[in-house]
Amino acid sequence: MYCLIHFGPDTYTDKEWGYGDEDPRIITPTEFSAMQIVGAAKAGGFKGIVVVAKHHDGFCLWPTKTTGHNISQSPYKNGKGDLLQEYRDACNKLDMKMGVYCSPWDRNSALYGKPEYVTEVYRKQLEELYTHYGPIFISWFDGANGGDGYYGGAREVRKIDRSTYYGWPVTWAIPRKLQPGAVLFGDVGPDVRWVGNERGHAGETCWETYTPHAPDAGKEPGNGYTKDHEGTEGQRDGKYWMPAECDVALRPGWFYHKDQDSKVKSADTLLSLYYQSVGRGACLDLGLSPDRRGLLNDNDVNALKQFGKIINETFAVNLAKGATLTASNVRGGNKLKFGPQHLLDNDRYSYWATDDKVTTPELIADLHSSTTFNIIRLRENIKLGQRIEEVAIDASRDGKWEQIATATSIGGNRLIRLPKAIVASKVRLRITKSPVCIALSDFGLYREPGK
Ligand code: FUL
Repeated sequence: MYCLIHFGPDTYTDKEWGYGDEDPRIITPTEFSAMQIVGAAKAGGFKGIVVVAKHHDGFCLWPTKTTGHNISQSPYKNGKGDLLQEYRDACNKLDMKMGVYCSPWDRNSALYGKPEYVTEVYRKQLEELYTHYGPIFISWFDGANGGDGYYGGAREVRKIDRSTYYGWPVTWAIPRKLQPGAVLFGDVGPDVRWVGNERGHAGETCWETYTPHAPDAGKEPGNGYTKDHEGTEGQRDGKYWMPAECDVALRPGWFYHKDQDSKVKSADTLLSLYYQSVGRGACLDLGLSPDRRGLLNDNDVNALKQFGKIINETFAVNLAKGATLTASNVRGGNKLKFGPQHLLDNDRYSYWATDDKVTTPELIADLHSSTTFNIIRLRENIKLGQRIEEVAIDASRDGKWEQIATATSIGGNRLIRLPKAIVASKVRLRITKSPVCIALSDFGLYREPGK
C-alpha cells in the first residue's frame, strides 16, 4: 500500500485537470509540511508515497531545467522551493519509500505533440527526477491524454498516437538504467498494471498475469489505449507477470476541494477497499490531497490513523500459529509446521509443497481450543507462480465440518473476510482446483477488533 499525492495548481483553482495556463504565482502553500503528509500516510500503515511531480497541467513541483513552468516561479520560499526534495527528506526521516508520477500529457508545453516534447522535455524531466530524488520504488506512467490545452498559448486540441508517441520502450529504459529497483506502472505495465477502475478494487478473481490488448483489432496497445476493464481480473493465461494497482482517492477528487471536507472516506470504507485490493493480491494506491496550506485536513489524518490502527490490530496475531498442522500430502512425506514468517516443511522449503501429481490436497489446522476469527489469509510462494485456482475452507467446532468460505485465484496474498466471525477449534483448507502441485507459503487466521 502506498499513497498518491496530488497537489498543484488545481489545489488553488478548485479543478481536477488544469488547462496548462495557470499562473505559478497562485501556488502559495504557507504551511507546507511533507512530514505531516508522509507521517499521516505512515500512520495509515502505508509503506510509501508517490508524488505527483507533474500533473496534466504541466506544472513541475521541482525546479526543473526543462520548463519555466515550475515551483521556482511561485512565491513559495521566494522561488527557492523544491517540494520533491521536501518529500524525499520526509521519506528518509520516516523510513518511507518514495515514487514519482510525472504526467506524459502536458497541457502547458508548446512542444507537446511534437517529437521534441518527448526527447527534450518529458524524458529529461524523468532523468532529473530519477537522478536527484532516488531511491525511487515505483514510477507511474499515466494514460490520460485529453486533447485540448494551453500548449504555450496555442490553445488548441492536440492528438497524439498513444501507442507510439511516447516511445515507451526507450522511455522505460531511462528508469531501468537510473533506478533499476523501481517498478514501472502503466496500462501496459511493463511491471504492474492499472486495475481498470479508480474505485480501488480488483476483481474477486484476480490473476497476477495479464496481456494488455488494444481496443482496436490489429493495433498495438499503449498507456491510455487498452481494454482497461480487462485489468480488473487479469487473465489466467496472461503473457506477463503484471499484478494490479488499485488507485482510489481518499476524497471524491484527487485534488483538494474544500466542499469535499465532509466526504472523506471512513476507516470502514478504507477497510473494505483494503480487502478488495490487497486482499486480492493487488496493491492499494490511496490518493491524498493536501489543501491550500500544504497540509492534510484533520478529517483525512484521522481516517488514515483509524484505518492504520485497525489493520495493525487485526494482523498482530496469527491465531493459527499454535495449531498442529496435518496435510493430506506433503512433498517427500514431510511434516508441516509454522516458521517465523512462513509455513515450513521440515525446514526444507519455506512453503507447503505437494508431490508433483497431487493438485487437490487438504490441510487441517487443529487449533486445540475454540478460536474466534473472521479473516483467513493464504499466500502462495509466487516465485513458483500463481498456481491455485480455487479453495474451500471448512470449520469444525464439535467434530462436524461446515464450509465457511470459498475463494479463487490465491496469488501473493488472498484475504477472505467472513461476513461474521466464526468460532472453531479446527479449520480445514481444501485446494479444490490447481493445474499443478501447490506451493503455499502462508496460512493465517485473524480477528478484526470488535468482531
Ligand atoms: C488519472 C488522472 O487523469 C487523474 O487526474 C489522477 O492523476 C489519477 C491518479 O490518474 O489518469
